[in-house]
Amino acid sequence: MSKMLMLLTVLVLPATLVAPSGPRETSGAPAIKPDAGALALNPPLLANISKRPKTVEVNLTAAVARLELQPGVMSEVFAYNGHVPGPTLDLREGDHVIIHFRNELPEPTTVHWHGIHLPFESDGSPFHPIKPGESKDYDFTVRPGTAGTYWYHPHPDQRTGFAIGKGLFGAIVVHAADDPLPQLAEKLLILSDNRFLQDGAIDFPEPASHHGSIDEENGREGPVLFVNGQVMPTLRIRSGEMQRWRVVNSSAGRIFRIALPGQTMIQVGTDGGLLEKPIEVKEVLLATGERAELLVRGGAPGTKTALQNLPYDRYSPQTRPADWNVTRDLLTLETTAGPTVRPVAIPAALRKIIPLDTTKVTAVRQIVFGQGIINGHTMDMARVDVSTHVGATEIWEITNIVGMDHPFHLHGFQFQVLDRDGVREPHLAWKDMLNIPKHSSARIIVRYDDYPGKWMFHCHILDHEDHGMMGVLEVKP
Ligand SMILES: [Cu+2]
Repeated sequence: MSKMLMLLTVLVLPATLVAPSGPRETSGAPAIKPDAGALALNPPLLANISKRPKTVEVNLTAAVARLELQPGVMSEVFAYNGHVPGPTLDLREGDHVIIHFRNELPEPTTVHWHGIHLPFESDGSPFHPIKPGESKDYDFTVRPGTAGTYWYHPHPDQRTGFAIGKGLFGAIVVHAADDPLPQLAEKLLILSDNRFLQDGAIDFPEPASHHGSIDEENGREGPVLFVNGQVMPTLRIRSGEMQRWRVVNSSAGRIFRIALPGQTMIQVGTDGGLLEKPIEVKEVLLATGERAELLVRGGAPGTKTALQNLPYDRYSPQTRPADWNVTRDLLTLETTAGPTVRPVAIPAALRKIIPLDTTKVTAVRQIVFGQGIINGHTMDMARVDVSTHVGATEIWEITNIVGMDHPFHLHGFQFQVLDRDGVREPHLAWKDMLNIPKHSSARIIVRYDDYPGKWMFHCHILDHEDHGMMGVLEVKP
């Protein structure tokens, strides 16, 4: 495999087209000129208002807005700085990050920095709601070694699915000081779905209605699929070029299974950044909240292909949607007509990941997913479900005893997957999301390096989370 990958070829791009991958939201820092495909597709970047080195200071406001989400139709949305998706938080390892957040929504909210290792007070969990009209500064330092693709979204008590469905989600990209793939053009692909009424309003049925109960059971899905808030956008690539795609699943319930017909992709990263080695893949399954970094090649000059969402049966038979087995297109990948570009090699080794030491394990936890419950309970913020201390290393055995998938998410700490249904995980990776398919189990290993506090673990199907499929992990000093 590594020999073959050494021969993979990519385009050398001018440095100005590389790392920060979108237009700046406001003036301040010099604008980075993106190429045409990026200009059409990437969300803006949050403008850094700090003049101090290694400091990123941004203003972020959540407010009601009216936006054209579907072509030609206006919808009332909740938006970060007026955008759906919200502007991208563009960071480097070691950055001190200060987010001046203001809640102009008509309801309490929080901002959860999904996957980022940070102090409890800045996690944006339901323990720290921000009332309408109030502000909060989130403050954290990006740990070296955590370069990767993350995202931010609200996490208020019982309202996360509604708030994300209304439009509150955005990406976080953490760049490494020693990135092994610096020469590749980067594209951000934030996948989401939504459902609308005829007048353009986002469809949230009454909970007691038939549709409301289906949403509660399945997790709310919609027939309109978006990439970066756009329906079937076009992304341009040159023949012979290899692009680095950072893909985020920000949907409330939909598990994406993405593929490019006629070509394999090269997976180089997951939730917590790069893998040790590139892996050639035909498709990638992305649970809600999960991320992947993929290398994608341009085809013959002038050709088009579609990034597709393949069917994936995560459902219980009683509420499985009639159209679950339909393949859907997400975006058009258009290879431009110009000549095939000059190649460079992809390194066979991306980084070293040190496996967490199973001989240091201090506790083995059993986490059982029922339908809407964890270990027999719905969430109680006054209860601690798992109590531990800083420095402990634990194995969590997560078992799904019901007939639909439940994607597991742990706040605050990245983990490594040991095995799934007893089959050893083939590749080391840092993860904060793990889909637990129906009637299956997985074992993960986690070390609580620092940051005492109360951390959430939950199903990331947001309707399940909001109805209590969540627990509290207390990490004591
Ligand atoms: Cu669930």
